[in-house]
Amino acid sequence: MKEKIAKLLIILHIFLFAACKNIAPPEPFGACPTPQQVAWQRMEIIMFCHFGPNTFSGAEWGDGTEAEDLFNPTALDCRQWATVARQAGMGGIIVTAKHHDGFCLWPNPHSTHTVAQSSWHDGKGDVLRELSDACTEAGIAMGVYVSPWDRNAPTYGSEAYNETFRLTLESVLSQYGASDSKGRRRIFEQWFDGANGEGPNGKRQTYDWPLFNATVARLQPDAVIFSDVGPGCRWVGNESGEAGETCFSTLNSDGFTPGAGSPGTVILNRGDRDGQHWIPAETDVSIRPGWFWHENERPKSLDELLHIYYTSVGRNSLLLLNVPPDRRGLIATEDSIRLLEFRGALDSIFSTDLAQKGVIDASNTRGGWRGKAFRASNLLDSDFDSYWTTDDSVLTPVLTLTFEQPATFNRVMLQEYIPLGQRIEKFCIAYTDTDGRRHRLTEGTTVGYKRILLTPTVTARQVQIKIEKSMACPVLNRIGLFMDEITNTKQ
Ligand code: FUL
Repeated sequence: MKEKIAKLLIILHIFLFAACKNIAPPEPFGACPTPQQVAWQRMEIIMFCHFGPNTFSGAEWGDGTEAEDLFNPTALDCRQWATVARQAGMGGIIVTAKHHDGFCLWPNPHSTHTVAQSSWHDGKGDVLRELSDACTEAGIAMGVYVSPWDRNAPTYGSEAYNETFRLTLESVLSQYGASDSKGRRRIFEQWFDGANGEGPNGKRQTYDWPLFNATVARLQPDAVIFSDVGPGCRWVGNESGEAGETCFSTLNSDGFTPGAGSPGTVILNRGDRDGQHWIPAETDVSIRPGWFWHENERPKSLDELLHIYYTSVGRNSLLLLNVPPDRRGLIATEDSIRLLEFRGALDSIFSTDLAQKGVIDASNTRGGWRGKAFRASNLLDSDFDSYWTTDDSVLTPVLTLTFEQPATFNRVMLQEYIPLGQRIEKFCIAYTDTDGRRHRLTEGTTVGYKRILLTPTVTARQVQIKIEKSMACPVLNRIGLFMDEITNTKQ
């Protein structure tokens, strides 16, 4: 009898031990983001400000011969830029510290074509200083566009220019940015333009990209470096606000360089399924036709902005929306009103997640009944780090949302937990109507950080999401259903 009890106790112990033992999370898959890239992606929308001599001349590309005095904003107020950005829900501002004309918005000691040579504030003005303080106060991040192409620098087209450009970068990256809690100036994104034309001497430059990237990494180790091919994030391949319907955050960038040496717009738009590096797409587009402010141009409509949101953030990319300050040095009222309308519309569309009114069930959950940490209900909370996933061998699971009261929606949102990589490459969604009939609703390829599907308006008792192809066990942290009654964008 005693022996039997002892045996039972041992079995019970083994059982309890197995039950209590934590089920291991999935291994990261493929190239994965750095914490800085994750934080960057989670900003979702950031502001671009093209500002410089072109604002005053009406050009889009200055040729570098513009008189410094041309730059003369009458009422510059970077606090207004930062306030508008913050109120519009943008996480940061990237300013054109130097565009192709070479004019520097700060007193750059390595150039003779800067605010210091202008009569604006008697040559003592400094846009980057003002913006750094404004971003700090507003609690948003600051990034810089520093054009490698320089139509003013006399050394452009020779090896000496690479050194001038390195020093120029040092000048920006060691002094400016939003202050962190320790008072250090932080640049969250370094923007390198791919345009590479002639300098004042009619020569083209062979850029020393490793030197430029190393300079950024040394002075601003947390900055995400943008160029056509990264290394931090990549150009989306167009300026119309459209990421690929298939959009991988991974890219095979080895051997490629920004500009003419990039892999081509089709690949940049889509990424590479087996990409060796995590280089997510950034969608840069202007609220107005031009990048710089022009008197006769007007901002895009709310509907156009919402459409851009769906084709950028909704397709696994970050939206970098250009809002050019005018000749006063202010964001025009019509642009700021439009941005607030845009934010208001997004807030209202995405404030009610109908999925949260349902009960969710998964055909497989990692670790079965012991895998509580990975349960399907994690998909319905807004905690970024809680996710649902499956056993390693299960690549085509089905998620089912069931509603007691039918849900009416026309947007489906899916989010992969990107710290563990991008995995899903095909899925389909079906629903059951109030009469119990099942219909195919939509399908898609990649998900990534965020995928929003535009569907006809349907009323469903049940919604099924089937992962049809995944490179490793899928890891999703959010499923949402929303009703957009604002935009005219259909599907
Ligand atoms: C392009 C530039 O040539 C445009 O002037 C603008 O700055 C845009 C964002 O990038 O390559």
